[in-house]
Amino acid sequence: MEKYLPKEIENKWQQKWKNDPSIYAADDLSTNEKKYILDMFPYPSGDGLHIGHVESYTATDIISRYFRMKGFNVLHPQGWDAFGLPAENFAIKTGVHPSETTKKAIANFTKQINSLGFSYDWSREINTSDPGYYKWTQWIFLQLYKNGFAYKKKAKVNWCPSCKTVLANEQVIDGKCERCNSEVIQKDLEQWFFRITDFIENKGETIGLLNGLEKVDWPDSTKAAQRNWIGKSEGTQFGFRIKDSEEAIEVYTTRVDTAFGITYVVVAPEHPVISNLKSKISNFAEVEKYLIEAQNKTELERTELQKEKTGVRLEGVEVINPFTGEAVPLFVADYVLGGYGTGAVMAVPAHDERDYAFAKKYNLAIKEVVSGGDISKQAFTDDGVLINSSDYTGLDSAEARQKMADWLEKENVGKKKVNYRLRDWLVSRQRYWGAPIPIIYCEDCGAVPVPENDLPVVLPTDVDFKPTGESPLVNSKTFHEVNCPSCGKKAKREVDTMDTFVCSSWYYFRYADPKNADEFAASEKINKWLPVDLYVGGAEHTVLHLLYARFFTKALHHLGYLDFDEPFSKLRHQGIILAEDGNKMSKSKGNVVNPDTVVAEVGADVLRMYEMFMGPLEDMKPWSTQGIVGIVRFLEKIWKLQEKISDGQLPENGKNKALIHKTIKKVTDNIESFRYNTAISSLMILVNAFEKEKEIAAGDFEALVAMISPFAPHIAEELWEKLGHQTSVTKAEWPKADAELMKEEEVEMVVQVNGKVRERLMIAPDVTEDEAKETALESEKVKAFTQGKEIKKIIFVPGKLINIVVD
Ligand code: ANZ
Ligand code: ZN
Repeated sequence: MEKYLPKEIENKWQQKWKNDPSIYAADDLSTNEKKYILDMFPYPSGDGLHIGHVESYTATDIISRYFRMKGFNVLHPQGWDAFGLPAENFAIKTGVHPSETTKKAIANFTKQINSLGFSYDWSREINTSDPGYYKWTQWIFLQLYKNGFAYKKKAKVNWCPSCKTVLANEQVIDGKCERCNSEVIQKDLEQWFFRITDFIENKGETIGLLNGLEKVDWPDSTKAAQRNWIGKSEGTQFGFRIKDSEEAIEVYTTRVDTAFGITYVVVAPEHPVISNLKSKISNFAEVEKYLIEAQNKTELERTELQKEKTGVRLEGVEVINPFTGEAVPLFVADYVLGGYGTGAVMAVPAHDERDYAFAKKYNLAIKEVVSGGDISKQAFTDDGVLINSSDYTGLDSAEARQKMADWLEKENVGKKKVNYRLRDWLVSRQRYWGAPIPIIYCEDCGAVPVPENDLPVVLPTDVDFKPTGESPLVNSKTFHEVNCPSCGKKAKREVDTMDTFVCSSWYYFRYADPKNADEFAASEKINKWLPVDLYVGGAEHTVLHLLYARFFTKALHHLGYLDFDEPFSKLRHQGIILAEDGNKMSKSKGNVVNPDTVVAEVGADVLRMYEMFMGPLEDMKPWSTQGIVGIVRFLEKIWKLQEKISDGQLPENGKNKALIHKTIKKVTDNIESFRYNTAISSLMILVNAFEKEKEIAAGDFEALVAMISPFAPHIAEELWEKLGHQTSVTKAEWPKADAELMKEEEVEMVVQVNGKVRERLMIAPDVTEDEAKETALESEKVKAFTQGKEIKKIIFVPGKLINIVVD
């Protein structure tokens, strides 16, 4: 028999699949039940596909192939998240246009993906940098704008000095730029925002970003991360009247129960009350100096618990605690943020850590009002029973919060209030390689949307890439020769481009109708294919992409374009694959495993199967060369089994029937529940059993080949063909497990005691002597002759007889 030669087999089948693209095509017209299986589309970087892509793409490929064999109409597309900074940065260095770089990278990715045998419907390929695509990114921007969900405002925004662009809050990780790790600073700039905060709670018929999490099958950790990012906080807002003035300062607190412990109030440096009170503040020069210092700090520097708290008292100003009527000092301190709550807090050093640190430093009173801690040592921040709190003394914290908020409401000085950490999404970028924002500025008419007929606003090519802090589009001549769509006067285009996360917030709709020139996708097609049944990608997208995509879905649902309001019914993350040394793979460490090398050495089927066998998909796991060798052997064993295929004379209920059906059941269940590693283990057990046989029934071998085909499609196709099939194994039916056949066949065992037949028992044909002895001795009939006697000897004829010899 010829050897297993993966290279040849894989080339042959990849060619065949390419020549017959219909084989993996999703059918818009079929009435079969649909499954939409989606990968997070890659950014086509110059580095090419990495081993982590292979992991998640194999996982979705397996389930796509499995569902096709089960008769589902499967949509499994792939495309390119093609805009973005790396191509632009490369252009800055080399002068090569980002479109060139991107084109090359896509060609390379495509080649790599095809070399792995993934069953994508390439007729639906999309590319976010293609004007035919970003026309619709711009169109969606306009719908959001026209409906008040996109707006421009001057605000303090995150600015990366190295990328020379603004960043969304989600792109600032621990105070640093998500891309380049530079310290992010704050700048006052006029920028475009999307009103994502409008969709936190339900909006009309549209389920909100918080409640929607209840109805999707996502990892709990991802749901928790989204909830956390949204940061819903239920508290109380109320006013402190400024002494000798009509003005009041509103504070927001989640601990109104501690109000009798307030010993001062703090406003953020950004708070407008500071300049309003200028004439009253006797140390205004000192205050002003502090405000300037605070301006240059990052939000992280300001709020970190460990960082020393700083602040300045506003001398000459006092505010009145409405609960006690007591006047307390007012401070400005940068640990209070201008952008959260009301930008002012009531300070309770006894029960808040930051206030405690601040009070210690500035020698302010610490007044205990909740019992249970030792405030001479540290703040007691838990709930407890109130003390020193007038009528509220003796209540527990929760009850006190309720009663005290009611009182504020009755007195008309405050109310219960919900706050969120989530801010509107800043979407404009001062960069080149992105979708232009379709707005025109006219001296007379202001910001005018580009008429939909004029879309796309094509990205000009006559630009200088050097980042200057202004969008490179500023320097394009062709881009600006534009008239106001509304009055016809000479006008200027918006020069900022959109955050690439805008492009990736809706791409999964486009796959439903990728070539549509009149709509972002026809509604009957979107509503046929979506929501996505299974979405697989890295856990690093738990907030950014996944939150933005949900927002887009909700906004478009609200505007009547979609029937559904959650885009991804089920979500799973692949775990990180570490290098063989247990470290993260990194170029600098030189421990990166390149999929191309592995495919060249052992073939795509081995790489696919190995990555699925490494462990549970979502686990972090190290690469192992030894593990690869095991899978090579496994596929070689399967290949060799061909020699044992009988000419069909084997009895219908051959020896392995029960094992085969049990395996079918296990593999089926495991694929559906995403436990590919255990599915492969079951297949290995079956293969080992087959190996021990002289002959295997052709039907039994077929079942095996069908089951391995989602994991190792090339070898499966080859074996399937050798079994005499004219059509692809893709078109084969998934084997069905027969519950009857799963039962082990039983045979009769004669039980003798001292040579006389005393019992006949049904047992599995392959029971061991010990098992047979145990079963026999448990029988009442046998016991009657063996009880109290010593067993001298046992004679065992497997599958037939056991003779127990006693005194
Ligand atoms: C008084 C108090 C007493 C507080 C106490 C806590 C414990 P979350 O849950 O995140 O909403 N806070 C309010 N606005 C702030 C701002 N702009 N910058 C910094 N801190 C601010 O947190 C709400 C709590 O964070 C509020 O409750 C307030 O401190 C603080 F024993 O008010 B608390
Ligand atoms: Zn105009």
